[in-house]
Order: sequence, then C-alpha cells, then structure tokens
Amino acid sequence: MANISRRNDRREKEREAAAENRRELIAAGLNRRDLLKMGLLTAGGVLISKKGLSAHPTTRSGFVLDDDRPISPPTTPFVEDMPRLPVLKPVASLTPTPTIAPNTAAGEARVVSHQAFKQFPPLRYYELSQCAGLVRMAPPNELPQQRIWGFNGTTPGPLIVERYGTLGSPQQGSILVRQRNNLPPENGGFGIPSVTTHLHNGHTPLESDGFPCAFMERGQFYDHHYPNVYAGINSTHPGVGDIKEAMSTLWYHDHRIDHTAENTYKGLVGPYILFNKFDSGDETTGFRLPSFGDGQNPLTSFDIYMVFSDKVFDNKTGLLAFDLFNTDGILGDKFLVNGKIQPVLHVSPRRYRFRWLNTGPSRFYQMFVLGPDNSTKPFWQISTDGNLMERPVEVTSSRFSIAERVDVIVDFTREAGKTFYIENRLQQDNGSGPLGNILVEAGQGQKILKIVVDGRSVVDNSIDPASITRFYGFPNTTDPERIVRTFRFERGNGQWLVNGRLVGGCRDPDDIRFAIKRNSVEKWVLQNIRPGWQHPIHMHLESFQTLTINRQPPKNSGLIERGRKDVLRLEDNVEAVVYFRFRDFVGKFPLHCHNMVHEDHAMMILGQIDDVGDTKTLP
Ligand SMILES: [Cu+2]
Repeated sequence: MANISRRNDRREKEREAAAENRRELIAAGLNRRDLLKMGLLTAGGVLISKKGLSAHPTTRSGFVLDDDRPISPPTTPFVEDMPRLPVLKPVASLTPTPTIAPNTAAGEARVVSHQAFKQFPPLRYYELSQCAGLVRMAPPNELPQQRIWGFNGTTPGPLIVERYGTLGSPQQGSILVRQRNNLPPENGGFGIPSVTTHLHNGHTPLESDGFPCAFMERGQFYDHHYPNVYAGINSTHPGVGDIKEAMSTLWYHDHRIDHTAENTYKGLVGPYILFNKFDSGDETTGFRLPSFGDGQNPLTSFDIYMVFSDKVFDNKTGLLAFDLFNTDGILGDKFLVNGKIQPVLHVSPRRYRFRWLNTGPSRFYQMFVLGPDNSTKPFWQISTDGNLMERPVEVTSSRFSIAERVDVIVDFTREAGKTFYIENRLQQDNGSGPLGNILVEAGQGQKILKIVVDGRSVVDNSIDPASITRFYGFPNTTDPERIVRTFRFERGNGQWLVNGRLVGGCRDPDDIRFAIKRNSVEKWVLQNIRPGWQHPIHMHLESFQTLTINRQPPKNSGLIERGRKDVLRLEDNVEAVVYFRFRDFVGKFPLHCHNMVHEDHAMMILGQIDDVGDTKTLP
C-alpha cells in the first residue's frame, strides 16, 4: 500500500506541475503552432513530458491516459434548484432595419444576401448580445463567480420558442435573430471573441446557418433568418413542406472554426424549440404531450429543457479551466444542468416531458432514472435529435453523445413523496469516447440531477405514451440516390482527419471539397475503422435516416437507430450508410465530428449545395 501511495503522491505532484506550466503557456498566448516550432509539442500533437508539461503516460495501445487533467475543488450536490430557462421575448423593431443584402456599412458581418427573405418575410424579430457575464455554478461560498461568455450574458442562453407556419401561410413561422458580438477582447485563458452562431438541426438558408468561416468580429452584428419551415417547401412538398420533417428540440451555439470547443465551453450555447399544431405545447390539443405553459410556472409548465454539460474547475482558483493542449477530448468532473452543478428539480405527481441536450465538449451519456432502493424507472423516449420518432418507445435508458438530443416522457403520477436521480451509467475514462458499452451498477454512476416529487397535485391532461401509436411517421427512403459518397473519419499525426485531410481552414474559397445538387438524394457511407475512438458525426441543413450499420439494418425495433437524426454516433469499427435529401436552400456547410475537441483539430470537411453538384464519391 505504501508503495502505491508514494507513487500516487509523485503522480499528483507531476500533475500539478504540468497543469501549472500549461497555465503559464496559455497565459503567454502561445498556440500549438508556436509550441511545435519551439519543440515543445511532439509530431503526434502531445506536449512532451520531459519539460514537465505533460504527465500523460502513453499505454502500449497508443492511448494517452487522460489523468493529468485538473481535479475540481469539492462541491456539495443537490443544494441549488435547477433553473428553468427563461423564454426570449421578441423585440418590436431592430435598428438598423434588417436588409436582404448585407448591411456592411452599419457593421453587419454577413457577406451573402438572404436567399429566402421575400418568400418567408420574418414576422418576428429577436436580438441577442454575446457578452461576458458573471454567474454562479455551485452553491454560495463553494466556487467563485465564473466569468462566462453567454447569450445576453447567460449560459445556457435564453430559450427561443417558435411555431411552424401552417398550410397557406408557412411564413407565419419566419423569424429573424440579430446576433451582436459584444464580447471583451481579453479571454481569461481560453475562448476567442470571433464567433459564428449555428442553429443546430435548423432547415435554414445556409447564409444564416452559422458557417464556421462566417466570422462575426467584436462590434459587429449578424442577421440570421430562420424561416422555420418543413423541408421540401420548394421541391417534394411545394407550398408547405413535408410534415414528416418536423423538428422540435434544437439548439444554437458558437461554431467558430478551430475554437468551437473553447467558446461553447465558455458558455455560448442556448436552447430552441419548435411547436406546430400536432406537437403543440398544449396537452389538450394535438399529440397531447405535456404542456409547455410559460416555461416557468411549475403548476402549468411540464415540458422542461435540460442542457447537460461537464466541466472542470481549477483546483487552486476554483475558476473554469479548459486545457488547450488536449486533443483527445476534454472530460469534466462536474456535471451541470442548465448552468448549475448537480441541481434539484421539484415536480408534481404527473407526466413530464424532458428535453435532454448534451453540449459536451466530449462526454457521452447513457442516462437512467434511478429510483428508491437503486431501482431503475422505465420511461418513454419520443424523439431522437429533436425529431419525433414514428411512435414512443419504452426504454430503461437513453444514450446520447455530444450535440444529440432525446425527448423523453417520465411518469411521476404514482410517485408522490419519492426521490429520483437522472444518472449517467456509461463508463468513459478518456475524451476519445467510451471504451465499449460498459455500464456501472445502478446507483454507482454519476448522479446529475435530483428530482423530488413533492410538488402540488395538478391536473394531467397529457396522454399516456403507451396509447400513442403514431406521430408523423418517417419520410420514405426509396427514391434512388444521385450519388453515393464515402467519408472516412480517421486519425493522423495526433490530429483528426476526414478522408485523409484536416479541414483547410478559411482561405478563399473556404476549402470546399464537394458539391451537392439541390433537391437531390444522396447516400453517404460513414466509416470509423480505428478501434477505441468514437465520433458523433453532424451534418447541417437536413436530417438523415440510417439505412444500415455494418451492412445490417438497425437493430431492435430500429426506431431509435433509424429515425431522423442530425448526429450519427459513429462507434469504432463501424460503417454506417445514411440517406439524405438536400432541399430548398443553397450555400456552404460543414460535415464534422461533434466531439468539439476533435472538431477543432480538425475533423471537418466543407461542402456546398448548388444547382449543379459534382460526382466526387470520396471527396
Ligand atoms: Cu470525433
């Protein structure tokens, strides 16, 4: 025992020394390129250990053990209430008035004209200021206030709640969100005040999508036009779009090339919900899912957005820490819901809809509802990535990696007086992804949220998910494809590649590597043949459907694996085939890994949609 303890003491000192030295390098403003020149970085992208920069041991399999990440100071769990995210209110007008052509004279950062402004004139305006804010993430006196970057100075940002238009007036859903960059020049160690805001899962004209190279610098603004229309409006389902392409749980976040992990970790994430007359937000109409209400009142609001993130805090200062030199992926040892570490939610004895979003940067979850005596409470999963499945599926857990969303219905009707926990039981020791499917025992995982059923009894007009036999159904996947393309996600030189290359960066013309023909069908083969690494692959503009995984149709009922997603959790030794329709809008977009650290180093490929397309099968 004495031996082990002595060795751990030494490791602890090395870990502290390495962290200290890395802090000094970051404070000196040196980037990876500088370090490579100075010989402090190996060709593999790892800080060399002999200078005391890295306490990383490397295993025989080549994995870097991620045990020199800092350990956060202790915090007391389940003290503070989980915040319900406030709903953003529209503004009556914007100054200057939004224009179709970029208003560069007035400081707009956009360089491409709005392509669907006349077809879907925005009926409501919103404005968000990206700025620094002081927030408390832990109970008082446990961690200092954190200087975050957030939307209107908060993280997560305010909830945008919108509604699709209807037949005959699809423009009813159209909005414009003006983003302003009011970030400070100093970053406190990480983050850059040069941003671009992506609406994740939006079927959005691409000049408003938050292209990773469409930078908005300090002092500038950027008008994002979100028509909020079903895909197919100009093609397969003219006029109103395909209801089977309805989306519900989206989010917005920074997407700056090379710096997305830092900027989102620093706070630039926010939730977005779309309702329609079926998924109506009112439990007395449509599919009769639990009511959204005003999102705040616990006696009328039963549809609750939960933003999960994991973070690590500097052991000495208690301030949020981000390791710029970790390229495997960053794991936090503190778990936050809606900006608070391990909070408490009080509910009434009735059904609730929870919308679960994982903002990473690098952790995968398998969430269970843990009940009294380490029991596991079943619940209903109704969506994947914000898109309702064909029907609800009863499950005992939901797995989701970075940027994936699942909506679930949990029934607390007969649970008055009891206490539950949202518990992650998926074992993950390294930012590269979980190693296999190892689950810990009930009660031995990470308890992230405590739920106490001590709220007042209220009427429940929502319907039992067991009696819902069909939402919209899935769109067909039988129309023939124009082309099959293959994308290999792989590792090289300690960085992350797609088809053998890093993303080229934002040189003109933005390193566009393939072109899709508008209003065509494509099949994509997504490959990850390297053992041990997992990549949540994200595509913009359209949801896809999974046809096969390792040449087999999706397992079990297949609904969860098959159903319209925008992130494919590409596990190791996997080849997946997915089906896409690219409709309605043109422009440039990225395909990338959503482990945000992989994305920044630089597992991304840029393409475009135009009216010609190309025939590159291996772009
Ligand atoms: Cu990845």
